[in-house]
Amino acid sequence: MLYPTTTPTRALLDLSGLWKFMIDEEVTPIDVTKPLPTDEVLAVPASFNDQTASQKIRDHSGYFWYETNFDIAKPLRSQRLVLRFGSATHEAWVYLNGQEITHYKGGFTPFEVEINDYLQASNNRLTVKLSNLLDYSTLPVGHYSESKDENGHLVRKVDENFDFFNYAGLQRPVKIYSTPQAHIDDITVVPDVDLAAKSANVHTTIKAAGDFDEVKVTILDQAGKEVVSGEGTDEVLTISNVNLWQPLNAYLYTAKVDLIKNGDVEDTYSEPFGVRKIAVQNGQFLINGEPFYFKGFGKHEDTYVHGRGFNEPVNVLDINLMKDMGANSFRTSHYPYSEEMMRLCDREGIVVIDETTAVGLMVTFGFDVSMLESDDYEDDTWKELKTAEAHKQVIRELIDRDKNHASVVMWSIANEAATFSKGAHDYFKPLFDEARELDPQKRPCTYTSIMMANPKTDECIDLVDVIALNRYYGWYIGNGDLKTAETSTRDELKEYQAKFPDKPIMYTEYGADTVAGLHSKYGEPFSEEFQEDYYRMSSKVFDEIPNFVGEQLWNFADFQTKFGIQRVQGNKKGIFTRAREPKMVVRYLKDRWTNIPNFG
Ligand code: GCB
Repeated sequence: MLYPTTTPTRALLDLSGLWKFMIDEEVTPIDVTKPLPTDEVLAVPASFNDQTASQKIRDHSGYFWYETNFDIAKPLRSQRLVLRFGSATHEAWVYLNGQEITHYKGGFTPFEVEINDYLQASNNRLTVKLSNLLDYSTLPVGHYSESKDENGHLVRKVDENFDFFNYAGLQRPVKIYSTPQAHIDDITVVPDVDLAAKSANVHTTIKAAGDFDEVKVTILDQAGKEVVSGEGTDEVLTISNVNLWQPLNAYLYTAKVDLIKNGDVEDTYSEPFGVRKIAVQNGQFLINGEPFYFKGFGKHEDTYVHGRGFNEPVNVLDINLMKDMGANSFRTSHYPYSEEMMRLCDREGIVVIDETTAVGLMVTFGFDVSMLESDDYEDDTWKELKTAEAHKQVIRELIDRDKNHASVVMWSIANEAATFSKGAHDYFKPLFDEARELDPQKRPCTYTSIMMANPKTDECIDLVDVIALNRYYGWYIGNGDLKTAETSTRDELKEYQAKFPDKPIMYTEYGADTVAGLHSKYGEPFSEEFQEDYYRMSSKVFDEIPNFVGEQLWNFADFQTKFGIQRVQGNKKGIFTRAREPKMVVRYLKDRWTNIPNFG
C-alpha cells in the first residue's frame, strides 16, 4: 500500500477537521441511513479521549461513532477514488451514504477502500463506527469483562494488560486520493550495496492494475537528477558512486515509477528510498559495514489533548531534541507509529527499531525469577492467549507498510512477552519465520525481553538476531539500591555475553520514575538526582561489555497510563516531561552521547 501523496496524476483530499462524535450507549440501535443523532464534534486526527470535559467519554470502553460530510469535485469523479485511514483504533466499520463499505480490525496500520460505487453527486456522508475493546485475542492484549449498571445496562470494561492509556479513535489522517483507472498499487525497493565498489543494485518490484503497456522506473538523486532508468515490473538498476543513507546523515534517492499507455504517462508515483546495508555479525550490529551503537529511546505517541493522535509539530520537536542530545535512534514502542513519522526518520537519518502491537502477552505477572528457573515452570499465557492470528496480521501489515524505509533497521516482534514460559517457542517460531520470509530487505528481528526472561529462563533467545533487554535493576528490583543494581546489571550482561558470544546485546528499556522538579540531597528515588545517578550507574556497566551495541532508555517523555498506585497521572520515567521540558539528567546524557561516536 502506497503512502497517499499528490503526483502529476493523483489528487489528494484531506478529511481532517471537525467530525460529529458520539459514544454508543448500546440502548437504541444507530440507523446508519440517517445522520448521526448528535451535535457533539471532535477533531480528527486525534484520540477522542482528552477532547471533552466528560469523564464518561474519556473512560468509555465499547463502541463510538464519527461522521463527516464531503464533496468530490466533478473533474475527479471519473478517477478511481480511494478512501484511506492512516489508522482506526482498534476496530472500524465504515459506511458511506448509509452502506457498509469496509470493516477493519487492528488499530495502528492503514487500510483503504475504493468508493466510486457508493458516491453521490454531492454531500456524501461518511460514518465510522469504532471499538476500543481489547481482549485475549487482540493486540495489544486487554482483560475484557462485562457487568450491569444500576439500570441493568451492559457495562463493558477493558483493563489494559500494558502500561499506556488505551487511547482510541481516528488517530491518524483520513484521506481520499485519486488514481487513474490504470494505476500503480505498490512499489518495493531493495538496495543491495557493494560497499567496496561503492555501488548498489536496486531491485524494484512494481504492482500495477488496469490497462497499460509498460512500466518505467527512473532513479533520481537527491537533487532530482536522473541516475539510471529501466523498464519492467521487476528490475535491477545499478547506481554507481552511490551516496549511502547513514545514521544522522541521510541521503534519499527517489524511485519514480511511470505507468505508460500508448506513449502517455497514465499514472506516476515517486517513492523515496535510502541505500544502506544492515548486518549482524560477530556480536556487532553493522550499518554500512561499520559497528553501529544505538543511543536513544523507547517512545510513545502521546501528547496533551491529542492523546495518541498524530501530532506532527511534536514529532519534529522530538527528533530535534534527540539530535541535540547526540541520540541516533528509537524504538516504536509498543505499536507501529504514523507513516509521517517513519518518513521523517528517513529524512533525518534517525535509526528505528520498528515494533508490532504485540504487548501484554503475559497473563501472570511477578518478578519472582527463582520459580521460573525450575525445569517444569509453566504459566497459562500460551494456553489462554489467542493472539497468533492478530500477531501474524500485524507483522504482515507492518512489513508491508514499512518495507522500504531506510530508517527501519530491525523488527521488534513483541515487547515483554512470557518468553520464559513453556509454549513460548512454539508460539514465536512461526512468527519470526513469517517476518523473515516477508521482509524483502531481510532485516534482523528481535523481541524486547522482560526481567523474568534471563539467560537461564528465556526459551526463545535462539530466535533473535539481537538480544534486547528491558531491565529495571534499582527501580522495580531493589528500588533505590544502586550498588546492588550495578552488580546485578553487570552479572547478567556478562552471563548473556558468555552464553551467546555471537549475539549483540542492547538495552531497549531502563529507567526510573522521576517527578520533574523533585530534588533530594540524599538522591532518593523519584528525585531528579536519583534519575541521574541511575543512568550514570547503568552507563558505567554498559561500557564494560564488549558485545553491547546500544542503550535505548525508558522513556523519552512522561506519558499517560491507566490509574495505578505506581502511576501519578501517568508514567514519569521520561527524561523529558510530557510537555517536552528537560529533566536534569538530559545534560548528563547529552554529554555522554555526544562523546560516544555512532560507529566504533
Ligand atoms: C516495561 C514496559 C513499558 C512500561 C515500563 C515501566 O517493561 O515495556 O511499557 O512502561 O516497563 O515503566 O514500567
